[in-house]
Amino acid sequence: MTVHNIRHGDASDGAFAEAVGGRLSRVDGPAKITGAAKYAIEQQQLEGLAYAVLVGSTIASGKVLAIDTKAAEAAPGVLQVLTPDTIISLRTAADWFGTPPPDKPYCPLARDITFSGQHVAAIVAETFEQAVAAAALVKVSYDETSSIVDLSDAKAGDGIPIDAMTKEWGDAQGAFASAPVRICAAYNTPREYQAPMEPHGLIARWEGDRLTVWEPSQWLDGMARTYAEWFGVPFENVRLVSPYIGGGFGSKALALSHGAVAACAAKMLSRPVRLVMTRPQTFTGYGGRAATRQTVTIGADADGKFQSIVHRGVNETSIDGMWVEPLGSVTSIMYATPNFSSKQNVVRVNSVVPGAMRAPGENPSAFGIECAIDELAHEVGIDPLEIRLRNYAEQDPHAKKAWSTRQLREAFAVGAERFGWARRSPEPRSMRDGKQLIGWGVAAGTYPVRRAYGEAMVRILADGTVEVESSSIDMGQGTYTILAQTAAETVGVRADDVVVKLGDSRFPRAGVTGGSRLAGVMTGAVYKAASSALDQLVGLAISDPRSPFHALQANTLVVANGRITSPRGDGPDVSIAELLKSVGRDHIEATGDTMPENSTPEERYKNYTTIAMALPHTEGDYSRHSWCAHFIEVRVDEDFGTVRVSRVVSALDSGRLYNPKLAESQWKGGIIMGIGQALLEEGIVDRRHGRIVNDNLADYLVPTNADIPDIEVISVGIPDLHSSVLGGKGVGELAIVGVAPAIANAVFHATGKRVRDLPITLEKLI
Ligand code: MCN
Ligand code: MOS
Repeated sequence: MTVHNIRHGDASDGAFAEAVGGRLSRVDGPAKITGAAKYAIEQQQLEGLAYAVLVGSTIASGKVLAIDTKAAEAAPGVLQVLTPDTIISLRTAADWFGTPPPDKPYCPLARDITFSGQHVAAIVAETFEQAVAAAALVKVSYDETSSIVDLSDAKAGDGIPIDAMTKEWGDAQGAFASAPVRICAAYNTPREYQAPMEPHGLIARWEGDRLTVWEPSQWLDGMARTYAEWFGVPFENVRLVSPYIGGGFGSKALALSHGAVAACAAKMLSRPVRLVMTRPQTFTGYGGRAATRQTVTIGADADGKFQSIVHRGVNETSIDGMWVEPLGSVTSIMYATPNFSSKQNVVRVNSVVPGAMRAPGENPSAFGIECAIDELAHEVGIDPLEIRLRNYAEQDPHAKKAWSTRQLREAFAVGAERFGWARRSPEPRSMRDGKQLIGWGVAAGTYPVRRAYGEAMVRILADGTVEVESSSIDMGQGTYTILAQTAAETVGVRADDVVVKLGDSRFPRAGVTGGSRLAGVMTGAVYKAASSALDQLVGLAISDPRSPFHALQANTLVVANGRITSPRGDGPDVSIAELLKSVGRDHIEATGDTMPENSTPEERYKNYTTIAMALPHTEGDYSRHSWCAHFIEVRVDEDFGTVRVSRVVSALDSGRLYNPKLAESQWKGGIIMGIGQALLEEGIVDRRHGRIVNDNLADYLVPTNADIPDIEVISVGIPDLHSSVLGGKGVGELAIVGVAPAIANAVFHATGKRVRDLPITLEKLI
């Protein structure tokens, strides 16, 4: 028997707010606002807690010759000074994909320096202040060698080709050579940083060979695996706890070297150790978005129809790590073209290995192609919206598969209508308000639907309330809320009566919260678990001789608002609590997962602790993506060259929304981050020693309220059951994609000046 309580329609406010699709407010909101929500490093009640502080290298390249720790050792409260010579040896852990690591020791403190800020030593003391004071007494001497501080240092031809990124069809070079209209331009994006409010940090505690780590985490099971592999203990011996996270944006998915240092210190001292990065250390503890350079070449006919795209991209990576920021990801799918070639290189620079930052790949990729198509529109004298429609891709041009759903035409139409695009005067510099030049720009964005498997536990308690458990996380996206809605609707209770527990690796497992996949994965898993809990409940109510429904001989029952009735309403009407009492049960529990049936324990482990089993977005017959169109107005001061974004209308297709209020908030967050990227954000490197100069939130500029106008977001999605169990596509990263090019295009329309280098600062407009 399977009972279905879930609707696939759309719900909004009022009575439907608690169901999937309703605008329920964040269930974790009150705990956060009142301070009741405890973040990882707030577990201060731990007895014997010691404090660790990191010492970072002051050169970008060279060797540590000696570390003089005498003064630090003698400083008050110091318990331990860790250097590469004194720290215990670890094993190398596998990567994201679970690739077996080389059998060599791993030391989280460096002797060979490949970037500025690399951890070289750590102090552990009785108090944080004592550790900070002692860390300042550590003297490190270096043999400094010359470094490649960023992409501008790299010589042409320095790049390493990443053949797996090559995408080609037709004869792109030939078609370009014979195209009547040709444009070719180079676009650059700088190093950018996630800059979450909560810095990286953790508390590590050993009890025998069992390790507990309180650490903000986008991936408890993956990080637990890494810790287990480092220390050579069974996976089950490591527990990660991360109930709340003050933002991650990609930077908190992996266990990092500072975590290893803290866990080593805790083991060596047999005391719990807390280590929190300073804000500057967060700029080198994990890499931000890699700087990129790309050349986009478009050959078109006189009507602006593409004949060829030739695309070359390069991103920076570190000296001994590898990060590829796939620049061809949007270029290869956004528009139809008969001939295409995209290739990518990486260049090694003396930086921490760059990492995932909201829409890695798609974000800079869209900056290239969405500016280039605007340049082509200007060249051929066609409206920038019209040229996008002329080149609309009716299927995935690269995978040659049908789109699962693509409401991009609708996004263009609805966005243009709400923005008033038809009133745009085509000539650059032709719209103004006094000294303010007004520019209107458009750009599209997309993000693939990444799919994976998840599991969850749903428990119906004696009092009729429902508990959900999952090792997945909520870093602000709304996981607590949408899973409460899913369990509430599926079981048939009010969302108020559901308690969702996340962020503990003891709970049923979940893969990484990255690539905007968690909502689709976990609503599916909770739906499964809750359905089977409901089946058990109804089964008991029908068949248990003690149940008030037993005599009814019904074959199904209705559960709604926490009460059980018969479909015809002719039987008893009892609460879930009363039913459980009458049949003598104190709870019902069900675990559900979306893994293929008969999956082995090894496959399950691999699925949750690596990304090896994630499903490609082009698996089977369809190509699955979210889509959006941004319409943006900027005002550029004619005298000063200052750019302000004054209006944003974005129409977005993320399929069915599990909670429109939260999805809108995610989209707006992405757009705001995109405004920061377009106008403010840039990691500036000191060319002498490779230090990030603006490694703090006073100098690394992110937008504040005063920088942000009214933002209107409109959902144009329709349920997409090829993408997820409940029909949603990804939300979290989509909206940042395309914002920067829409702003660059608007700035061109306002000023006639094309800025191809982010951020668009006033000196570039002169
Ligand atoms: N949602 C929805 N309908 C859908 C899909 C999602 O209503 N069809 C809503 C839900 O509220 C859900 C949220 O959007 O909780 C995000 O869902 P999803 O797109 O699946 O993304 P994830 O849950 O996997 O979150 C990760 C994603 C990524 S990869 C980055 S980077 C990012 C982002 O989310 N970092 C964030 N959003 C962030 N938001 C905050 N506040 N902080 C971060 O660090
Ligand atoms: Mo998001 S950058 O995939 O964590």
